[in-house]
Amino acid sequence: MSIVFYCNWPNKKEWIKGLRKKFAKEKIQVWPNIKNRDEINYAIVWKMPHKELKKFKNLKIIFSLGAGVDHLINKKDLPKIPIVRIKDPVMRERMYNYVLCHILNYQLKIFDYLENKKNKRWKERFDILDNNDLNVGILGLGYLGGYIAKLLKKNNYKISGFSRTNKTNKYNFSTYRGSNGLNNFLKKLDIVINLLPNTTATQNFVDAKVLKKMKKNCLLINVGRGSTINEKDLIKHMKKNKNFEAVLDVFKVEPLPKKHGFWNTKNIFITPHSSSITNVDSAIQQIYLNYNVYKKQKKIRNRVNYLQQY
Ligand code: OXD
Repeated sequence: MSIVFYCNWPNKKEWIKGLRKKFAKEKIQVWPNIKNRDEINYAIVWKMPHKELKKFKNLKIIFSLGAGVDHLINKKDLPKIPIVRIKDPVMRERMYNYVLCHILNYQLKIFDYLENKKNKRWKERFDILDNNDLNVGILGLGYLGGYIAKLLKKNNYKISGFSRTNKTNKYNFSTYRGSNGLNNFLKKLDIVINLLPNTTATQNFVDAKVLKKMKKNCLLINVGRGSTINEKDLIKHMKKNKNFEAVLDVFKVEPLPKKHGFWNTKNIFITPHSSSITNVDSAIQQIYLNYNVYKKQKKIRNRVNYLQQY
């Protein structure tokens, strides 16, 4: 029995060291140095090329190194075995910090001061918005979205949420679903936080029609998946609506190609998929726990639902 590890993140060595320490009694085989393919029963991976992953014929479980599993789920070339995702409190705190930072930038107009500094201009602002002036909507109320919504609500923002399933009894703020629900949800929002996962149903979800329903000076933050936004529609929308702003952390193609229109679109702020980087220690701790629960009790924690695709 052994475990295969694959990722190509810059902190890969830290992962290998941490995994070897935690799984001291198990054999970790780091791709491409595989000694015995057939003895591998578990994979701990992030975006492993499928042609490599599928060579492990005796795999029982795949542990994703991140919250998202779109690199693994429902792929014709992969076996339909259980997939376990990370549900890490540290990651959701990181995501919350990122989102809050961009809400505050927008709310306090911090970028204007950057411009003013370039021009040595001293210009006070008296039109500052307070937290309870802002309607903030969370698109996707899962593990991360639900947490962000609750904390923002505690901080006095006016919160509402949109989700695939009915969440009315779960939260102390309004929740919406369905296409009528979406209209009512979007029309009053100052800030839309998109946390939709990549599924067949969410492809290009935020398109021209949906963008039109948002306020003309809305801030759109995308920390879900790039596939959920129709990128061409967003560029067109932003050219027409000069006060619309977007903060984008995820993209259809990553790294974002040099020729991509987003780079030159005014009011788009870009970060390289780093709103919630997986924390090595807490993730390893969690994978180890889930692995042991499976080995001792045959229970699979944080198992992904193949039908829902997340
Ligand atoms: C994740 C991610 O899914 O970082 O965890 O995108």
